[in-house]
Amino acid sequence: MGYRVAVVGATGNVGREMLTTLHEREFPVDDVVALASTRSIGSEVSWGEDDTLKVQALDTFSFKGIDIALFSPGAKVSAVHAPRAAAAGTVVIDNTSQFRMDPDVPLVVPEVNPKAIARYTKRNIIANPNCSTIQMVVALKPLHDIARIKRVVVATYQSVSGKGKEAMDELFTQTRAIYVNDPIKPEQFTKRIAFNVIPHIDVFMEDGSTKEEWKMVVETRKILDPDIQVSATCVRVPVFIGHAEAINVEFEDEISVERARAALKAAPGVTVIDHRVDEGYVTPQECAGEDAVFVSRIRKDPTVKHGLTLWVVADNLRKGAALNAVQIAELLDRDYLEPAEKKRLGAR
Ligand code: 11C
Repeated sequence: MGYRVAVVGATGNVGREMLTTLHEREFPVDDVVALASTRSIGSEVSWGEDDTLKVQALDTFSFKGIDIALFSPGAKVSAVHAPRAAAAGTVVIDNTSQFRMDPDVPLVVPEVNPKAIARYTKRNIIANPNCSTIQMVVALKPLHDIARIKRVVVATYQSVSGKGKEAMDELFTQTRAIYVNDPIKPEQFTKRIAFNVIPHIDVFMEDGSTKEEWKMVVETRKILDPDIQVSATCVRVPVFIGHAEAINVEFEDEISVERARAALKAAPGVTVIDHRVDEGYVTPQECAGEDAVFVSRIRKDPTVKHGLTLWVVADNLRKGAALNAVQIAELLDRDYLEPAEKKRLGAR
């Protein structure tokens, strides 16, 4: 007995990963619908190892009878269709930036603020945070609990898959072009991404930061604690999957490396790999396809009274997007929703 679930943006990097994750984690699904823009109608996406789903048009789809919809179609599309689905009675879990800062929309990372989900009834929408925020707050939460974080300075090393399939193709094509001496014309990125790093993700804001950096600031405060100061520099690197972050954390209270390591080891969703020898840390290449947020290079930051420095890596398509969304659906199932059929039988 399961739910009727829709995945919106099903042909994109995250949409496909959402379908894979729902299937892998055996989310109780009776019926699953793959939706995308009209240009994808009729194409097929995988559902488990053996099945495929025919993609249907989002524009004309009626959400009536759909219990849960996982959205990852781009903010402008979510702005139109998420409220339409919510009005039809569907609980929307939206992976775009469209609703994240709406006070009536909970912004949820299940390991960090699971109780916030209860407010979803205000708009029938739950927002999934930005990938770079998710992995950071999963690592910060157990440390905040024991020594209260005052300030975070983070530099990200973000893979091209965060920008979509075309961006992954651009990294591949440019890398090849350099070897065979073909001309290079950046299209997805503002500068050449192959053999380069670009300190620019999303649009520029008035204060000189980028929107990706702004998201890390405001989302961290909304999810973890409104008093935490965050300074972020977000950088695109020529890696296909997996975001890395170098994080300096300043605390109110004393915290030793040993206590931090023990708290991180005990924290849900975190894997500590920190051996202080060659290969004793995790890189994006090793985290692709994994669920955990990996923490390595835990050490004192001696430039402040109570400080630590960390290296945090996660699969941006999985924990940074699809897995977090499916974990929210699992919380809904555990604490808030019942499949229509179960409700019907229970009412007898
Ligand atoms: C990137 N973090 O790596 C972005 C992708 O607000 O959901 C996700 C953008 C968002 O380009």
